[in-house]
Parts: sequence; structure tokens; C-alpha cells
Amino acid sequence: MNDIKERIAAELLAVRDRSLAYTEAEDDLLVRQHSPLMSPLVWDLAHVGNYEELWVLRAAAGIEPIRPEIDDIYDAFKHPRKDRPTLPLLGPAEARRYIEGVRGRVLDVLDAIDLEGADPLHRDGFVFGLVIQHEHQHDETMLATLQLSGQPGLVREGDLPQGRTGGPEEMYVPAGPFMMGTATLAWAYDNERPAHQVDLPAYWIDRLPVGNRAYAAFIEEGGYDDPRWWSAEGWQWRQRSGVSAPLFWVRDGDGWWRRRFGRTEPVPMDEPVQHVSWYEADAYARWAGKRLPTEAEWEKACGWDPRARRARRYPWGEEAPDPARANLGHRAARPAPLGAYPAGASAYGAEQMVGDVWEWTGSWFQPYPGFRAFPYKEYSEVFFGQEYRVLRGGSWAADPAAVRTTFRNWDYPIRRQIFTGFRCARSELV
Ligand code: AVJ
Ligand code: FE
Repeated sequence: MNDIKERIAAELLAVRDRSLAYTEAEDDLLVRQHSPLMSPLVWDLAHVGNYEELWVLRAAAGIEPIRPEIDDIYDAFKHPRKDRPTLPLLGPAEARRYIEGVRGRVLDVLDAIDLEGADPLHRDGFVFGLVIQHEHQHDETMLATLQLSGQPGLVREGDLPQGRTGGPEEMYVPAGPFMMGTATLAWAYDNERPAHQVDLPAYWIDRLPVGNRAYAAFIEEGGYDDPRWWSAEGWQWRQRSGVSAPLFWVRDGDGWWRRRFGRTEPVPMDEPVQHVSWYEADAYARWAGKRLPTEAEWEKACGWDPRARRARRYPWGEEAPDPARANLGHRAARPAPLGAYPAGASAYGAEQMVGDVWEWTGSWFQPYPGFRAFPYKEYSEVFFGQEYRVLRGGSWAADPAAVRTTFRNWDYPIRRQIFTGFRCARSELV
């Protein structure tokens, strides 16, 4: 096997180890629905195998279906999450057997495939990148499910670097064009293409994500009760939901506590805030005299190298993420403290743009000019419009395989179970 094939095999193994680790629990925990927002864990487990069967075995290799009768159950578009516990799902043991059977054949396909072939699914191992990133994204979703369930067990206390205080609050990004999206990253999704030039006026972007201390000040100063800070829709949501703090926060006397995978602990004031909706992020930004960055502003501040006039794969350059540069891959079950990654700074000096928390942007999830769906419309295209807001950067729970400066994630503006925070921006005063 050549280097690329070995790398693919290693990534396939790593993501499967991860999925199995998240589903080691007793059957009852796996088949139960912990929240109507989420699938039972055993659905995600078999779904990633079914997706792998559909794309690698059937679409890329032309192999006959193994279990066509279960396709319907694991088609995310046929059954909303809230209905999934009522489906005749494979049980945990059967799901594990099924995905292992698929995986065995996938490794045979990998052995035989021509990565320089004409088929765009084969070329550069695209179809393997597709299933690896897909499974990692479901693993992150499973972590959110487990966090909602309140179960202990997934708190990993990997070493995170210390935070660092001082330094500028905002970084200046001068006016000028940059290239948004990618023309060169082989495993990028269709929604990251094509690369296109975007010319932005000058702006300021926060060096760091908004922290819990600043967010708590917004709460203390009545931010949740003042419609001035909220969009019309956001205020409606605020009224209807009764929300008055990030999800999983509990007030105790004068202090704030949070629930994290079954533990209750004081809110660490020096961490980026997470579990806030887009509406809360938007309101905070207005209270702070700022706004959310547009998606283009976010990407330029993160990935553009103005000296070399080219985009970087990661804020710091091309080298793969490591523990000194970003908090990714569920090494610890939390964001790192603010200022922990000076070595992970972007060319413009913005920090913690990759890892720690996903960041809400001010933009709707829309196609780039010249977008072409590949390999299927249901990955990105059906979500374009004015329903979903773009999230960028990846959280502590995102794997490096599914993180890069051009990677786009999206969700409904009311969602809070995801590992999401934000940073602010503002236009240059003229
Ligand atoms: C890109 C995270 C919004 O979880 O709905 C998983 C990824 N697509 N299976 C999602 C995805 C198909 C997607 N997000
Ligand atoms: Fe999926």
C-alpha cells in the first residue's frame, strides 16, 4: 500500500475506535432517546456504517447492497431525529456486526482502488475522506447527545495549556481581497468550493472567542431582559423559550455552575463560552457594541496570509494540528482557557479560531458562486437558504480530519446543544 492508502486506513481505524468508544455503554443507554433533538446513539452507530456502504461499497466500487432493507431506517431525510426511536433499529450488537462487515469490505476496496483514477469518488481517496469526516461529525453529534443525557464517563481530562492574559482585544484586518474556499484541498466538501475572490472593507475581529466571564457580565447587566440587544426573531425566541443563560448553566447564590457530562462544577470564567444559540451570540455582540463576523470576515482573519497572498490550511500554516496549537479531537472534554494557543495564531493574530468551540457567524448557509453539488445534493445543497447559520472553526470535540480554515458547518439559530460559542467583530470606524 502506498502512503496515502496507509493514511486512509489509519484514519478509518481511528474514527471507528472513536465511535466504538462512545457506544461502549449498556444497551439501554444506546437505544434510549435522551432528547427529541437527537437520535438514539445506536442509530448514529449503524448510520455511519450504512453511509459507508452506500458511498464506498455501492457508489464507488459497484458492490451489491449487503442489507438494502435497512437503507430506509438510516436515511436521515426519511425520519426526523425525534421519530428515530420508534424505527425497527438494529440493536447494538447487530449494529456493531453490520458496520464491521461493511468495514472489512471497505478495506478490500481501498487495497484495490486506483487513487489516480478518472472517477472523482476515487481520485485522491475522496470517497474515503467523505466517510471519515462523516463519521467524525456523527461522533461529535453523539458527544452532544451524551452531554444532554447527563451521563458521566466521557470526561477526559487531557492536559490543556494554561490560559494567558493581556494582549490586544481586537485584531485589525485591512481592506482588500482574499481567496475564500478552496481549489486544492482534495477532501474538502462541495460547499467549500469553488475558491473565489472576496473583497472586504477593513474590520476588527476579536483576538479570542467571548469568554464565560464576559458572557456572565452580559447576564448580570440584564442582557437577557433588554430587547434593545436582540433581533426581532431573537427576542421572540428569548420570550418563548424563557432562556436566561447558556445551556447547562445553573445559578447558585452569586455564582454560576455548569453541568458537564454528568458533573456539576463552577463555570470556569477563563474559558470560551459554549452552548449558546445564534440569537444569544447576536444579542451579546450588540450589547458589546459589536456584531458577529460575516463568514467571509471569519475566514479571512483565520486563513488568509496577506504576505504570501494565499490561503492557509490552518491558521498557523500547513502543518497538521498539534496539542500546542489547537484543542481538537476530544483530548479533554472542554474548551481550553482563553489565550492558551499563541502558537496557533493566524496571520492577523487571531487566536483559538480552530478548536475549542465552533463559532457562530453572521451569515446564512449559502452556496459560493459557481457551486456544484458533489457527490450528492443532500450533503449541502438542500440546506442552503435562510434557515441555517454558518458555524466555523471546529470545537474541542471536532477531529482534525474534519477541521480546516475553509470548513463550513451549519445549524438552526436556536440550537444550543452543539459545542458552540462565538467571537465578535466590528467595521472600521470611518
Ligand atoms: C454538517 C454537522 C450539519 O450533522 O447534520 C452528517 C453533517 N451530514 N450526516 C449534520 C452530516 C450528513 C451535518 N452537519
Ligand atoms: Fe449522516
